[in-house]
Amino acid sequence: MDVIETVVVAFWAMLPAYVPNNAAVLFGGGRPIDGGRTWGDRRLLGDGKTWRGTVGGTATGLALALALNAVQPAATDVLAVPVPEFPIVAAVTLAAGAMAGDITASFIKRRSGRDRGAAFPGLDQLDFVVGALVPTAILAPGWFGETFTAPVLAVVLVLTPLLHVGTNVVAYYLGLKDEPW
Ligand code: CTP
Ligand code: K
Ligand code: MG
Repeated sequence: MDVIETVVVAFWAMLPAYVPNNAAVLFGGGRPIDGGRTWGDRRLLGDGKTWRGTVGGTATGLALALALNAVQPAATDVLAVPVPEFPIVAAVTLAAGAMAGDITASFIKRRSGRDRGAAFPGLDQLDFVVGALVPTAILAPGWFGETFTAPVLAVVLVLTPLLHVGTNVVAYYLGLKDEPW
């Protein structure tokens, strides 16, 4: 695969993990997951992690994976790149894992004294990547190995922070997000 093909495969394979965080912003609101509970003098997770956002974000990622599967043969033809089909297990681990990674990051942020919305460079851009890929590698190892080759993984690690920063700046200027990160 050349560089363009590798980028297309990386982007396609990560879409079900990219979309949940952005969808959660649209669904967010209502009861926080931690129910307002604190650990020491800080919230366990904070008001930025809600049931609605988490369920809505995961469902959106899952629906996207199924939609991508429906157009996968056509996309492979049109793009002339063999984009992957998502096994249902991988669709779930990518979407739910991305949300779990983001929630884990909020836990770490609160423990390290950062209030809701505070930036944590590095963690903010990669929490959902690690959250999505680790359970996928464990629960769908065959598919993971075929899809996330070393070059594809390298592209994911470079492309993701760029896309994350870009989409959050756009969401901020659209008034959807309170901070541009
Ligand atoms: N959101 C949600 N549930 C999630 C993730 C996000 O409801 N599991 C919504 C919340 O409205 C949140 C917004 O999406 O405020 C933006 O997400 P994010 O930047 O991850 O949350 P923050 O509010 O910045 O909180 P934190 O500092 O804990 O990341
Ligand atoms: K976040
Ligand atoms: Mg934030």
